[in-house]
Amino acid sequence: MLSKTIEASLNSQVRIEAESSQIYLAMACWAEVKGLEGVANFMYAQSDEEREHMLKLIKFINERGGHAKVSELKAPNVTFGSFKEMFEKLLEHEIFVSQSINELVHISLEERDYATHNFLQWYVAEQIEEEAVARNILDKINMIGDDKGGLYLFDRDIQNLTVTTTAIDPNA
Ligand code: OFO
Repeated sequence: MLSKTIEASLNSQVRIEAESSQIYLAMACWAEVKGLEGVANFMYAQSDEEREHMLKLIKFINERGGHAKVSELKAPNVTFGSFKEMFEKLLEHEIFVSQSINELVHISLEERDYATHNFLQWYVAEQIEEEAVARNILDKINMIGDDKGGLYLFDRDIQNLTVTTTAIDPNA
């Protein structure tokens, strides 16, 4: 059974994952409109992945006697100054999510909820991976600079990065 504190904290993470999904969906749309299909596909997959993260939390809350709350979400940015800026925002956001997961882990220990602590380890590992992917992409963008040919190749190659973003079973 979840304590009220843990339930509320997990529910605020549900909201963060749902907002992440919307943020990346908006990025996908912007990239698609700008004609970078590879980047758009990558962001659509990221958006789906965030929804899976949200669902995994929802199932956990409900299965442990809590009630997962589906709430109103903050509207995301829908335009960006450049692709570099967009990926900088992505990394910034992932760092924010990692901090939020860390805080949750901290609360689970304070509450001596070892089942939730164990459950959260999956998110800890996932955040390491997501931050690494975002940094990797930014390194590539910095190398490309303003080179249009480089951007074309980047758009093609980013598709390979989606390998890690295949759907996660929310029941796993
Ligand atoms: Fe949910 O992993 Fe990114 O934010």
